[in-house]
Amino acid sequence: MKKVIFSGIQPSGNLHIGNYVGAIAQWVKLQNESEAFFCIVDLHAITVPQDPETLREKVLDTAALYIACGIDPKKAHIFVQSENPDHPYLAWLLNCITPFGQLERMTQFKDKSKKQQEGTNAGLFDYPVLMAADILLYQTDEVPVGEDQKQHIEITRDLAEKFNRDFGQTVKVPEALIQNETSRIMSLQNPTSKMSKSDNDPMGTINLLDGVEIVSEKVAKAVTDSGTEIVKREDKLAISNLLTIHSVFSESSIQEIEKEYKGKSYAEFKKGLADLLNKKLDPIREKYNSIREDVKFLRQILDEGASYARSKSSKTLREVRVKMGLG
Ligand code: ATP
Ligand code: LTN
Repeated sequence: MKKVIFSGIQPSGNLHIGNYVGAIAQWVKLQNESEAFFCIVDLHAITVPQDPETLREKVLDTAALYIACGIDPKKAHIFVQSENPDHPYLAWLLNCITPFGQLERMTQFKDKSKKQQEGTNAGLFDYPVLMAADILLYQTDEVPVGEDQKQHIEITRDLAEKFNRDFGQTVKVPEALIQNETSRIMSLQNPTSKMSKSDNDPMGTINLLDGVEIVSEKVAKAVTDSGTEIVKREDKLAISNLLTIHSVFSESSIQEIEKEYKGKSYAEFKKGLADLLNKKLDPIREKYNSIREDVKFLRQILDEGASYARSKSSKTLREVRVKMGLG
């Protein structure tokens, strides 16, 4: 039996190299050996305000980018979360066994609710329970994500274990799949904060669809550390972050890159990194441009994905309902 892999990204902005390195690059490898579900989690995206028309477009943008990055719809199931109503249904059932206190301790909730000036909403608080439902519906073995999602996978495991304890064995307890070195790409403007779609400073984030000149400018203007050495070290956060990015895109070890740039300047290293990124992102941009126009093709993939997803999730949902005495 193939392992089941499930992961998702919010269609809430432009996908960046952090999403690529932390999540999508792993997905591309895993799709060959597993039954893979890659979801576009629009129900999660609306936990912060979204413009409806833009959101609709972003869902298609995200689908096209998944494919442009190498997700093959013939191997993996790509679908939109809101097109499978089993997700919010199971989330409600799980809500009824989720300890309130555990949700209060979620760091993402604490960070994001602080940013919302007009008071936060119940959806943001409940975000991790919907994520647990996403994962548990498919009897998922592994969840490939970046480091920031670790706490959400832990609560998912806790809920799975609690459900099985209270109602009898029903759902699989999933494992997080987090790459040590590359699971946390930092902002180019502030190497102590994570590169993020919702960063207010656009210079901190390299989007997968940024043009050649923009990528070069963002890398050239990235903050650096004092000194001149190009080495990965705890007191050199900015250069270490750039070295990690280089290492992923060049598929070389950090040591090899340090050796290549020994005695060279920060400017030379940045030039090398910008060229490398542009070389690697070019085919992604090209493929994206060629498929994003073809809405019919994208819709067909998403329809097939949702229909297959429903065929799997409905089995788990039925079992959960029966165990809870519903229906
Ligand atoms: P936002 O900051 O607006 O919430 P995001 O940029 O963190 O969005 P998500 O949709 O929350 O993007 O994340 C999608 C996937 O990308 C997750 O697996 C997440 O762990 C991973 N990811 C996000 N940012 C990074 C990063 N800087 N480095 C590595 N992985 C990341
Ligand atoms: N919360 C995740 C997105 C997400 C997800 C999932 C990831 C929603 N449901 C299920 C893995 C599995 C994030 O990256 N912000």
